[in-house]
Amino acid sequence: MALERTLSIIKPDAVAKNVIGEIYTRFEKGGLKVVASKMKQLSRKEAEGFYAVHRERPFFNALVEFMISGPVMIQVLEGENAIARNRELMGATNPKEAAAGTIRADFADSIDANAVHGSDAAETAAVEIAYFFPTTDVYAR
Ligand code: RTP
Ligand code: MG
Repeated sequence: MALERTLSIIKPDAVAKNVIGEIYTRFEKGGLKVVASKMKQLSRKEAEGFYAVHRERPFFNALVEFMISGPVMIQVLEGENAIARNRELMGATNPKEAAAGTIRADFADSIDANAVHGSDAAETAAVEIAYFFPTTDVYAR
């Protein structure tokens, strides 16, 4: 077991549905601690930079449009195997395939409006955390 940090984003659809608190409860009951947090309206440039790995994919423009359609809630989660644990709590990318009781099964509407983002590996987690938070804004607790 390893103590890890991962970047999580509550996407515009879930912020608009007023379920930030319910999603934070999933993290907390799932063994993850919020160690940094902010609400932010992403600019197009910030969203494009964040999802740069997907830039050649057919869904890239729709993904960026969606991510700037309203404010998002961005947090760093810490815990044992936090990266995999968070993705377990999130469920599959397509909510139709997400296991019962996962965040996407309960709060996502479609593969585009799918409620949450979570880093997928240690390297991407480090890059994504640094993209949004200076180290002084992440709190060991
Ligand atoms: P995320 O990065 O948002 O946590 O989601 P993920 O790892 O589960 O999925 P990823 O493959 O990284 O894709 C990023 C986001 O792009 C949208 N997507 N649309 N239409 C499609 O086939 C498709 N595939 C991916 C999703 O909103 C996904 O969360
Ligand atoms: Mg991803």
